[in-house]
Amino acid sequence: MRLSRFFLPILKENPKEAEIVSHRLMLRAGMMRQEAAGIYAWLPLGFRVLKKIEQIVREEQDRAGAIELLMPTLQLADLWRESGRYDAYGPEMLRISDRHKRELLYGPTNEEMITEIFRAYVKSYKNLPLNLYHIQWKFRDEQRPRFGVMRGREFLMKDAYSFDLNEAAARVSYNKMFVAYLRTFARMGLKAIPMRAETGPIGGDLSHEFIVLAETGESGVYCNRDVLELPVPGEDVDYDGDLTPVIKQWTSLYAATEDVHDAARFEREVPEDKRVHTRGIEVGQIFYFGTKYSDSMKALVAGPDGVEVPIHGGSYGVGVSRLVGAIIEACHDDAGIKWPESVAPFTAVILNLKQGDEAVDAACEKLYRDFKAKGVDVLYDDTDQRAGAKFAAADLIGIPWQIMVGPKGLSEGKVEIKRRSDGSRETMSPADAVARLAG
Ligand code: 5CA
Repeated sequence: MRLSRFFLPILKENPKEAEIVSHRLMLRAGMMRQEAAGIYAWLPLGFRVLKKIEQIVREEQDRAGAIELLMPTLQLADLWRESGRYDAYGPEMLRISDRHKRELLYGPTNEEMITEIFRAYVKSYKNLPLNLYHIQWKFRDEQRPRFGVMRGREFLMKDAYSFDLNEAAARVSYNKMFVAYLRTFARMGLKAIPMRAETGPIGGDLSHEFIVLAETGESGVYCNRDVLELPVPGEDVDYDGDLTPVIKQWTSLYAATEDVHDAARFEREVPEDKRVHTRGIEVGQIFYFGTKYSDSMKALVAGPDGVEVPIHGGSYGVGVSRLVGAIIEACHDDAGIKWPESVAPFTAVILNLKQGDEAVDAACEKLYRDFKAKGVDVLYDDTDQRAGAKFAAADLIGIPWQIMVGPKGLSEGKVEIKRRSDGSRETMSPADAVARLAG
């Protein structure tokens, strides 16, 4: 992509309305634009990151055996009357009526709809276990939308729903999602710690929130420092095998949100020098709620003995759009964003330090072609800005590798590569630069 033809509306000034660094940087880097309180348009740079995050979430859901579908954003109110949540959900639910005065709502979550789909088709335990997920926009009319995409009203969520014959089987499904979440967040360069949590309006009695530690987070948390060092399973993890050793390892060290925090237990179990009390960002939450929806909505399957029983369910959410902000909170410096490569909008940016100089232009064009030929996702800053402005923009938007091409280096056949994450620099030939990033 040539920057001269891209749409990257970078802001020079710090937007006053942004209270936290990720919100500020997303606005300054031209990633998104607020259209109404808590409602955002995703501009091209932000949209690229959102898609990368979504794809990692998808790959790890698929790996764990969940199956993707897509449900609509609008749902019938009557469906929610069946579970009793239409009235219970309160003012956070955006209620709409159509031209026939039929009552609808913009879905804040999909337990009811997926249960309706399930019960229409699945009648036997032989079709279990089943885990269905989608990645779809949600709406919650939050009292206080703030911090940009972190607490929006419209936001993108991955939500998965598991169906099992009994509690033991449902716990196996829960454990698969638990492990899939460990992998998902680790692939994005995040340390997300599973913590015991309140179940809130989703219901049930078993839940974990996945929390990225950050001072600006909205959740207060308590944990044992050692939990920060636990290993995350590799991609060869066997989802059909016994996952309980992994779960045990991750749940035996104390880690809880403040809503369920048990001070006496914390002090008993965690040595003083290991006690962490801080804040964090909730990037995902998983729930086991048993027969809460299958009872009220009559989602029954015949067991091996032919007797019909309500299925045991769980639901599993990832805040896909919130993750964009959470990753920036975890990966930035004073100059801007430092994207982990796995979610970066581009892998590399070529900075033409003397636009209009024949030799420099030619070298940049060749590099640009060679990177593209090797499949490297590259942005080429071919604008008329002076070098200093190009450096600043590249640091701000956080592309992992900057390739600086100027007359001085070129006279010796060299370009300079800067790694955004640690600022380290190396000089090499353009061919070596291509080989380095294509590897
Ligand atoms: N049905 C369940 C699981 S599928 C559910 O709705 N869970 S949730 O309420 O915990 O939401 C799942 C994830 O969505 C949260 O962990 C959080 O990362 C994200 N999320 C929730 N509310 C917002 C919001 N207002 N803005 C951005 N992300 C949000």
